[in-house]
Amino acid sequence: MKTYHDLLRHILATGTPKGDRTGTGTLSVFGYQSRYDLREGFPLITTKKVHWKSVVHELLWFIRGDTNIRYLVLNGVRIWNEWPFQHYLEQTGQAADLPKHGIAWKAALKEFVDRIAGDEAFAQQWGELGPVYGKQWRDFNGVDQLRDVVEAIKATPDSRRHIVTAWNPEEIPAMAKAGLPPCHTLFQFYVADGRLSCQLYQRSADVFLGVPFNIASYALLTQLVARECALEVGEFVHTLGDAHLYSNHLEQAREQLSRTPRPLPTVQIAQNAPDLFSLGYDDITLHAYDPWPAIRAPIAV
Ligand code: DHF
Ligand code: TMP
Repeated sequence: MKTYHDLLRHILATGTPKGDRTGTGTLSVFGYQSRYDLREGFPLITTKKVHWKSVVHELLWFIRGDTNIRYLVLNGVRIWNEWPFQHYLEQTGQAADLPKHGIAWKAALKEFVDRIAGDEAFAQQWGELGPVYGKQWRDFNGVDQLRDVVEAIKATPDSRRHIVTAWNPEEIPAMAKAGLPPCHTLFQFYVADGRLSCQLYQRSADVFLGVPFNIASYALLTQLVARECALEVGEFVHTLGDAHLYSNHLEQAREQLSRTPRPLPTVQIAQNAPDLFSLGYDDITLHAYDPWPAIRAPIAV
């Protein structure tokens, strides 16, 4: 995908070295915008393999209003495990003995994840990320923002107020405890010519690992909401705040840039699928995704 490659090139060429919370170090720029025309195909990155199953399950998990990693773990999705695990280590006094990403840490992470899957009470206590995305989308101080925005798009498509925000200042400390304050912070829908577009403001963007997921997730959300509102898809506009490449992702980014993008896949939603709030994994199918091989990179916790 050319637009994503432009972002990688822009950070490599103009990024400033900057420290960060995780102690990893980054190359960073502030403020950047990409646009993906959803009519041209589904913007799932083709120059490395992106784990599509995780994208779909994570989005369905947000839509359900769920904030416990157990649903993800039971569906083979690993992307949120490290944060509740690290919180568990800290709360149980084991963090100092288990340096992040060491052999013992990895073994303990596997044990933790197995226990989340097998032991419901343990999952209730330790699998909770706090009042993150799902909670805020469906119950922001009692407001079901997602249901409301869908109804508003149907009733007054021209409105300039189709907004959902995950940034609930009162609950940020609770989100930071076991999870993270929302990275994809606020999104707005827009209807013109019978097409639904979506713009996301993302305050912080791990461009190599997180951003390919974020683009796919919001492109899929746009398609699902468009179907719900009997609209065609328009554009996904991705606006970034602190857009960074971690210092241990630079080689991987250069490797990815050496690869030529392939034709985009498409996503189909089953004809007989239920409404947005009852959709299941099998209602969503990815077609003709032919990516280059995966490129591994360590995630900053
Ligand atoms: N922290 C950081 N530092 N960066 C993130 O992107 C991030 N994203 C979070 C939570 N915390 C984060 C949630 N989303 C991966 C992708 C997205 C994601 C979390 C993790 C990831 O590790 N992707 C790998 C492996 C995917 C897999 O197959 O499980 C990749 O190669 O894409
Ligand atoms: P921060 O809270 O210190 O900004 O750290 C969050 C990191 O996670 C940062 O590198 C951005 C990254 N991230 C994404 O890029 N996309 C996501 O969806 C999430 C949850 C995190």
